[in-house]
Formats: sequence, C-alpha cells, structure tokens
Amino acid sequence: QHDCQVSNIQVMQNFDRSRYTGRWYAVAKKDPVGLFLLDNVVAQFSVDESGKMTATAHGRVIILNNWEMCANMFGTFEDTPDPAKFKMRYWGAASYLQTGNDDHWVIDTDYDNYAIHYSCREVDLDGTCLDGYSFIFSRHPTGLRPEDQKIVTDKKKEICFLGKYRRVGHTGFCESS
Ligand code: DAO
Repeated sequence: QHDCQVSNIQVMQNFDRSRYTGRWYAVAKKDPVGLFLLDNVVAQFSVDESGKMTATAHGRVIILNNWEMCANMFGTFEDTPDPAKFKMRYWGAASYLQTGNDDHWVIDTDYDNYAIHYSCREVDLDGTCLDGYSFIFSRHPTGLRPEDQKIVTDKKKEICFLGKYRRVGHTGFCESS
C-alpha cells in the first residue's frame, strides 16, 4: 500500500508489548515540524503490573535557542483497538521540556534487532500525513544489522517517509546522568 493515506498504513500484526520491552537505540529519525530530540536518543519500554505500556527516553535537545542538554522524558501509552497503535502522552523530567499527546504506532519489529515507529501529528485534507515523525530503533547501539536494512527501507517507503530520515548518532552525551 503506497498511496500514503495515513488510514491505510499497515502496522505490526499481533504486536506483543512484552517482547518489545527493554532498551532501544534510535539510529535514524524523520523529524516533525519543530523537532525536539536531536541525537543520543535511547528509549526504554516497560509493561507495568496492570499490563499498560510505559516508557522512559533520553536524548540531546537544544532549548531556549542555545542551551544544550540531555532531556529525560516519560511516556504512558493508552491502548486502542489495534494492538500496535497507541496514544502516547509524554512529558519531561523538567517543566521546560516538551509535553504532548501523539499517536505511537509500531509499524514493524522483530523484537530482537529492529523496530520502526511512526507518528502522524497532523493529517492533511487529502488523507496524507502533513506533520509526522518516525524513529528507526535498533537493539544495537552500533546500528542496524545489514540483513535488516532492506526491511527497514521497504517500510520507510510504505509509510511515505523514505528519504526524509537523518542518522541519529550516539556519542555518549546522555550517558553521564
Ligand atoms: O523529537 O521531535 C521530536 C518528537 C518526539 C517527541 C516525543 C519524545 C518523548 C518520548 C517519550 C517516550 C518514548 C518513546
């Protein structure tokens, strides 16, 4: 399905949130309007006692024009009828960090190596995504395995974000805290 209609985007079948838990390194990102997380982005997903998915994440950000810092973020996920589609409420450890309520869709994952996340913040009148973002996650800080690259490229095309990603570097900037 390459018609770029947000409502036609295929997500992970039978998504298993418990296999998704643990650490994921962002290796590439398609930014939304007014980007926030720059690089050194690591997310840690959990499932709580009641079965709800939660996450913490950190990443390098620049706030108030020129102040570079490591943002510690929290997210809670509201379930929807599709097990791979969530509503994510997020906020920062500090009040001046971004807060929001975004779609959070898992497009594809093998749970052990790669994951493709998608969020459309604003759907255009023609049904395509006007403002969205996407993370390519890896279990490995060094990046995707060669054998996962074609799968990821195909999925980037399916969600109509191919060519819109930048590499997300890991320099250790957020590892001190
Ligand atoms: O970086 O421009 C951006 C948009 C991302 C906003 C979401 C950040 C907070 C995520 C916390 C939970 C984990 C995935």
